[in-house]
Amino acid sequence: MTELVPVPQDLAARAHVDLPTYRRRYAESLRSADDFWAAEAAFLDWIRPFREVSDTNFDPADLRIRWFADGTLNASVNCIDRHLPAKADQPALLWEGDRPGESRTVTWAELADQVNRLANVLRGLGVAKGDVVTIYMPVIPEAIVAMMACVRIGAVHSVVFSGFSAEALADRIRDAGARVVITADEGLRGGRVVPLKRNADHAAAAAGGVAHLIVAARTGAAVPMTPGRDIRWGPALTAADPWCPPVEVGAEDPLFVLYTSGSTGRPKGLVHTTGGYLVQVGTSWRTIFDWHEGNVFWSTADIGWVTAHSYKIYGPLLNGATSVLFEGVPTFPDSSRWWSIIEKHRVAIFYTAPTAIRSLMREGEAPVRRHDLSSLRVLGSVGEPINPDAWHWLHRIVGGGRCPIVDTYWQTETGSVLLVPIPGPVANKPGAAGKPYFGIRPVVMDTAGRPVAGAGRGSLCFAGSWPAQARTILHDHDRFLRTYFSPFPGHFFTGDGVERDGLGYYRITGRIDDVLNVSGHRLGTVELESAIASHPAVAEAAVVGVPHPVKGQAIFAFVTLKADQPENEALKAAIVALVRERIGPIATPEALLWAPALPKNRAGKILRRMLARIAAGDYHDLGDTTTLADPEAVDEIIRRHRASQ
Ligand code: 6R9
Repeated sequence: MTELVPVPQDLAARAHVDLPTYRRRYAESLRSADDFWAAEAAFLDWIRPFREVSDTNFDPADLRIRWFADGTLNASVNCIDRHLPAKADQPALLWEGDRPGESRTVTWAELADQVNRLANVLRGLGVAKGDVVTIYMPVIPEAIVAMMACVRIGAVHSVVFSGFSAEALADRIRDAGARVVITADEGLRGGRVVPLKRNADHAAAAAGGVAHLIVAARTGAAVPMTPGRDIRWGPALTAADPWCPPVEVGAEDPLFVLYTSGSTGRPKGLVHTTGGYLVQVGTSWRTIFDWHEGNVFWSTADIGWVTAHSYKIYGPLLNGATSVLFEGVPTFPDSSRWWSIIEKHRVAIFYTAPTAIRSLMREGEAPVRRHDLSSLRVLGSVGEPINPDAWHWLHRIVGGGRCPIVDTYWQTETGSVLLVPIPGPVANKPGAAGKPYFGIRPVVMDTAGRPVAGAGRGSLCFAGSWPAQARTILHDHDRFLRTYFSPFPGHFFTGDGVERDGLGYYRITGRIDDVLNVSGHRLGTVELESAIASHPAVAEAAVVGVPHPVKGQAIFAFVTLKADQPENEALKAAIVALVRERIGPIATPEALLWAPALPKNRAGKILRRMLARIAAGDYHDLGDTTTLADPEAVDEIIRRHRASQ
C-alpha cells in the first residue's frame, strides 16, 4: 500500500519549485543536460567563464567526468567574499558548544578575517595549490575556517572525523601525503574529552612527512608542543596579514578529499573537484531544503562526513545562509538539548539522521514538548533508510505535522543528493527517499544486469554524469573504475539495493556489498576484520551486520582463534579494545562469538550472508549449504549462537 503524505498547502505555495516546474525542469534537465547545468552554473561567481559544459562518458574503458572544465573560480570567494557587501555584520555561524551556555556567533566579516589570516599562515608554511592539508578537529568554527583557508589558496582539504583513532588518522595522512595537519588541543563530546592533539602527535609520528601541526585552542588544555613543528592557531593568526588574495583554480582542480569505507580493506579517498561540486551543491541545497533568505539552517552531521561537507558547510555558505554549528551530542546534558537549540535559534530547517531520531524517540515526547519548535518548516533525513516509525515521530512530534521530511539519498561518491522528495512538488512517502533530483537518471538493474522497467527491485545505478560526483579515488583510479563503473558498464553503481514503486518513488533496501551502515556510518567488513585479525591470538574473523533498534545495524563478529588460545571474556575485551584503537569507537563490535571455523565455499570465500542470518538468530534458510567446505562448522556456530542468546 502506498501511503503518501502531501506537502502542506502554505509551504507548497511558497516553495521554490512547484509541481509543473518540477516536471518541466526535470524533463529539460535530462533532454538538454548541458543547457540545464549551464544555467545552474550562473549561481557561482566565475573568474573565467567556462565555454564547455560537460565532457562525460561512463564507459569504464574511457571514463571521463569533466564539468565546466575551462572555467576558473575560487571556492572561498563564492562561499564568503561575495556575501560581505550585504551581510558583513550578520551571523554566518551560530555555534553551540558541548556544554549549554557556551556559544559563539561568527559574522561573515569575522569568518572572512579568520580565513584570510589562516590562508596566509598556510602559505607561510609553504602550502601551495594542489597540496593536501589534513583537518582533524571538533565541530567548532575554526574547522570551517580551516577548510575555507585551504581552498582560498587552492589547497585541498582532507577532513578526518575527530572520532577516528590516531591509527586511522595516520593512514589518512599518509595516503594523502599531507605535510600540514590542523587540529585542536582537545575536543569535547557529551562531556567527555577527546585528546585530539595527542592523537595527532601519534598519527604524525606514525605517518611521517608531517612538517607542521597547527593547533587551535578549544579547551585551553596544556598540550605539549613540538618546537619548530607545532604552531598555535591564536598567535599565528594574530600575526598574519588579514588579506590573502584568492588563488584562481580550474573547475576540475581538486577541492577536497574525503575518505570512506569500501568493501575491501583500505579506506578510499574520494576526490571532489571545484566547479561542478560547487554548482550542484549550492543550487541543490536551496532547492531540496526550500531555503529562503532569513531561514536558519541546522545540520547535525559531524564535519568528518560528506553530509557536513555538502549540506552543512558548502551549501549554506555558498548561499549566504546562517547556520547552526553544534559541537555535542543530542543526549548531553539531557535529551532535550537539540530541541532547546532549535528553540533558541529559531531554526527553520533541521537536517539529521534516523539513528539519532530513534535514540531520542526512546526518551518519549516530553523533552520535545517542553520546547517551542514552531520555527521549523522543513525537516531532513540522511545516512540510512528512515523506518516509518521514526519518520512519523519526526513528522508528528518534532515537526508538529506541518513540516515535510526530505529523505535525501546520496553518498560520499555522489557529492550531492540524487534522490529526494523536493518539498513543494513531491509528496512524502514515509520510508522512501523520494524521486530523482534534476539531471539524475536512476536505473534499477536486475541480477542479469538488465534495467528493470517500471516497478521492481534491484541494484541502484545511475546513468549519465552529474556535476558534483567524485572524479577518482586518490592514488587509485583503477579501484574507482572497478568499484563504480565496471559492475554495470555504462552506469555508476552505488552498492545499494533499491525498490521502485508504481509512482516512481525509490526505497533503499540497504547495502548489497560488504559495507555495514552503523548509526549512519559506513564501515567496511574487511577493514573491521583486519583490525580484529591483527590481534596475535586471532586466526581469522568475519564481520556481519545485525539489525539493531537504534543503530540500524550493529557489528557482529565471528572470531576463530589460533590453536591453543583460550576463549575467554578477557580476550574478547582485548579484541574489542584493539578495534577501537585501530579504527575508533564507532567501530566497536556489539557482539563477538567464538567460531571453531568460519563457513567458506570451496573457493575459500567466507559466506558472510550465511553468518548474517545466524547472527540475526535466523537459523533456517541458510542458503545452499552444499557448497560448504566444512558443514559441521556451521552447526557448531549455530549451537553456540543459540546458547549465547
Ligand atoms: C550521505 C551519506 C552513503 C550510504 C549509501 C546508503 C546510505 C545514505 C540514505 C541512505 C537510505 C537515505 N544512505 N542516505 N540509505 N536512505 N536517505 O550518508 O554518505 O556516508 O557515503 O553513505 O548511506 O547505503 O550508499 P555516505
